[in-house]
Amino acid sequence: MTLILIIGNKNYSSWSLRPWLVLRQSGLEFAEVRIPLDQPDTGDRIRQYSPSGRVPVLQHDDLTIWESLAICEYIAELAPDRSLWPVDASARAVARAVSAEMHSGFSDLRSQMPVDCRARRPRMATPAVQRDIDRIVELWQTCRQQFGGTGDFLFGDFSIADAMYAPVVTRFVTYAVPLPPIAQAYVEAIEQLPAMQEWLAAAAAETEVLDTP
Ligand SMILES: N[C@@H](CCC(=O)N[C@@H](CS)C(=O)NCC(=O)O)C(=O)O
Repeated sequence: MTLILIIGNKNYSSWSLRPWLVLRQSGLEFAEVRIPLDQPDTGDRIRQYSPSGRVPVLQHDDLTIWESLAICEYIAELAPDRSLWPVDASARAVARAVSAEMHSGFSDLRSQMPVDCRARRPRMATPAVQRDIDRIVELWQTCRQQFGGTGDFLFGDFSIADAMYAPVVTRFVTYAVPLPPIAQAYVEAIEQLPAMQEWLAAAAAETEVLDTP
């Protein structure tokens, strides 16, 4: 079985981080192909792998899967023993809801506070961004209080929902977003994951510098 994950720059590609983290947590072996974004040949290079013209994309032998959340779902099916979704049906349903909410929403936060793992740029949130931040903090608190148990993550043990919010964690650190204690503790739990540390170290070692707002 050969798994290849095609990703963008680790410093900038928020969507790439999500399935990469899930793959690392799954214990499955995979290779990665990194295609720097915003270069003259980026579009052509991505289209060699991805029918949507976007990364991430996963190749599993002859199968190609695009869209970060679909890739995460597939990895969960490949590694059922790792419980990448919560085992409890109610927790799993809420984990899927918050993951879908991330995948389809928070466009103000995403556009006005783009992922730039290396940067440290404290920034005041606009009212629209603050609404996104408030909703994320609210849902993190709800998940932690209702399903966190004794674990450090949204549903106790690490799950795909945590991977979906990992790029938000980097934004909150980069832009020095003030957070209440439960959310701040969760940020620290994600940052301390060995796989997250590995991604951040690789991002720090990249040399490309892209224009970000
Ligand atoms: N909905 C997609 C979004 C993927 C996406 O927007 N990827 C960006 C990089 S983070 C991309 O491929 N951009 C192509 C380009 O800049 O040429 C997913 O969840 O995978």
